Amino acid sequence: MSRKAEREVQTTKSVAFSLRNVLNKALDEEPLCREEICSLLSIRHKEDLGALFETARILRTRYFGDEVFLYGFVYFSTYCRNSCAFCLYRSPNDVVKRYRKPDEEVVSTAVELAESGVHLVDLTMGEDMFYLRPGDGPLLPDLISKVKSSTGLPLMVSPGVVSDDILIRLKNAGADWYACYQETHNRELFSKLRQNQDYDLRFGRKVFAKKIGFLIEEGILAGVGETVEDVADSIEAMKALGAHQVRVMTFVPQPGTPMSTWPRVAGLRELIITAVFRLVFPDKLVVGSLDVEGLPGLESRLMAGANVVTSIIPPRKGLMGVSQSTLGVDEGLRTVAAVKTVLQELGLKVASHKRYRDWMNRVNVMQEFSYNPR
Ligand code: SAM
Ligand code: MD0
Ligand code: SF4
Repeated sequence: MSRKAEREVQTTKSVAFSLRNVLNKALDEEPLCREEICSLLSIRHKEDLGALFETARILRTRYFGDEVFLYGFVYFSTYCRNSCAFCLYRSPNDVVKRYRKPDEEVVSTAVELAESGVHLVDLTMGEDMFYLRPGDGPLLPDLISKVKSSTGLPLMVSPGVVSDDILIRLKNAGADWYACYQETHNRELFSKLRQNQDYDLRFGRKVFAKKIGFLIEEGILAGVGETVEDVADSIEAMKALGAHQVRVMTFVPQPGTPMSTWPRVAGLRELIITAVFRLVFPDKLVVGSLDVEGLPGLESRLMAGANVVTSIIPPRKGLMGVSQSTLGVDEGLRTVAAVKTVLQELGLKVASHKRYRDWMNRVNVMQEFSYNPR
């Protein structure tokens, strides 16, 4: 009997089979319905969790073998005009000492990251108008082209909400990816988290960026008051957007912010969502970030199906993370060398640069093919 026929018989037989059914359906890469996604997101029993994570790993292996991609992170300006309730760098927060790194320092850091073996450099900033004001031309595209020409690596840019014109300039300057996380796709929750920001404006930036040829990363937060239904909505929105890379990060309470005393949820929620991302988007990039639990949290994220390690930061340069601004940075625990030790223990390895570029090229070709200008 085929697996599909078997599933149909099982479905009529007993609900006890239903988790196996859903996991087999995912293994057959048949689209999961909303109910099935919600049932996966609600798994609590140890054995069921084990089966979920195992399925995620099988799918990762199908598309990526034992290879993992590594992203360097350069948070070059921590100035921001926004007031996100969850973020240490929100504009009214005076607990944080801010910096804006000179271009030469950004370039030399990016080169150092490239030499250490990352596949991509993520240039991230608060919504710092210093880089975005028109003047003689905004400064950000210029910085992008300097980093591009000196590293030769694929680049991601995380500048927040920017105009069409700036997105076009960033693309022309050599940026390949646009990262801009909605945090939630529940509008009411969005307005509590990203206070005084426009939901549609933010989401629309990604739609436009994709249209002009950017690869897109979408992301959500876990533990900010979202429900299972909200996460299912996010998965639907990510699918509709056609995100190429997806992430979930557990909210880490930050001093000096309105959510400083918000209780932090257990890390398991992030792992479950990570695994469900892999089941729903088997051939896409799924992030395991060092920015939540540092190096000790990497194994569980990889075991849940992540295939990209992000937030690799060179030590002793005064560069910060976002949700964990300093954790492990100066100790050298957010480096390629440190990540490799974890990969090795898990039987995984760092992918070649060619493998990463091939993946990007394949996606780009598919995107051009499906682009309909009308
Ligand atoms: N300023 C730009 C923006 O907001 O799009 C770029 C920075 S963005 C990459 C920072 C991201 O880190 C947020 O979108 C959010 O998902 C995550 N983040 C920020 N503060 C966090 C916290 N306290 N806990 C967990 N994640 C956080
Ligand atoms: C990370 N700290 O990858 C970074 C940051 C921004 N595009 C990414 C949140 O976890
Ligand atoms: Fe600014 Fe980004 Fe932090 Fe929001 S998440 S306060 S936009 S740096």
